[in-house]
Amino acid sequence: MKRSLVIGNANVGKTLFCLRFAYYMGLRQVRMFVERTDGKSEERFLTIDEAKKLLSSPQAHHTRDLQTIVLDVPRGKSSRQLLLTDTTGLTEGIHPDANIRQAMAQTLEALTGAQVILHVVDAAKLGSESGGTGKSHAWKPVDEQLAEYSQGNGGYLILANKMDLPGAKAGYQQLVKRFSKHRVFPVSALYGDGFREVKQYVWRFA
Ligand SMILES: Nc1nc2c(ncn2[C@@H]2O[C@H](COP(=O)(O)OP(=O)(O)OP(=O)(O)O)[C@@H](O)[C@H]2O)c(=O)[nH]1
Ligand SMILES: [Mg+2]
Repeated sequence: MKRSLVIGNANVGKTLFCLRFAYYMGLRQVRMFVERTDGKSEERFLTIDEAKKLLSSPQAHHTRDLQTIVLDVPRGKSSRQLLLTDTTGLTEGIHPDANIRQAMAQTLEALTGAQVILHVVDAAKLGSESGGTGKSHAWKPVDEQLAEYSQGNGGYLILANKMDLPGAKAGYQQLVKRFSKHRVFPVSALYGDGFREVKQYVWRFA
C-alpha cells in the first residue's frame, strides 16, 4: 500500500486536514493505526467528530505519533487503498522535550518511505506575519529543507492551509512565487475547500 505523509510545522492543521479529507472521502468513522515512538502500535476506532475533538488542538505538538487512516480509492469495479499518515510537527533546533524530539525523528524516518508527501503550511500566518516581505515565522528553514529534499519526488505537494482566514491569500501568493517549481494548492482543512484538486492529485499514486 502506498503511503501519503502529511508533514509540516506544529499547529499548521495537519491533523484537521487528515480528518476532514477522510470525511470528504465519505468516511464518518475512522479506523486509525497509531505507531508510537516506543515501537508499540495500537488501533483506534473513532467517529470523525470524536477524532477532531481528541486529536486536533490549538496547542502545538498535540500529535506525537504516526496516525494512519486507510482510504479506499475506487478503481473501476475494484478499489485500491491509500494510507494517509498524520505526523508530529517539525520545529527548528533541538526541542527541550525528549518525547517531542523522538516523535520528530519518527516523522523524518517516515519521510523516506512515503510515495506522496503533503507539506502543510499555515498560509494565513505566513501572509499576515510577513507584511508582504516574504519573511515570516510561518515558513521556517525546516520547510525550506523539506521542499528541497522533496524536489525530485513526483508526489510532493505544498498545501497552503487556513485559506479561510485573513492574510492567507497573500501567504498563498508568496508560496506560489517562491516555490514555482512545486505544486502549491490552496486549502481550508476547516471547511474542506480545495479538496477536489488534492484528491485528484493524490489518487494517481494509489
Ligand atoms: N480557520 C482554520 N483553522 C484551522 C484550519 N486548519 C486547522 N485549523 C486550526 O488550527 C489548529 C491546529 O490544527 P491541528 O490540525 O491540530 O494542527 P497540527 O498541524 O496537527 O498540529 P500539531 O499536531 O500540534 O503539530 C486547530 O485549532 C485547528 O482548528 C483551517 O483550515 N482554518
Ligand atoms: Mg496534529
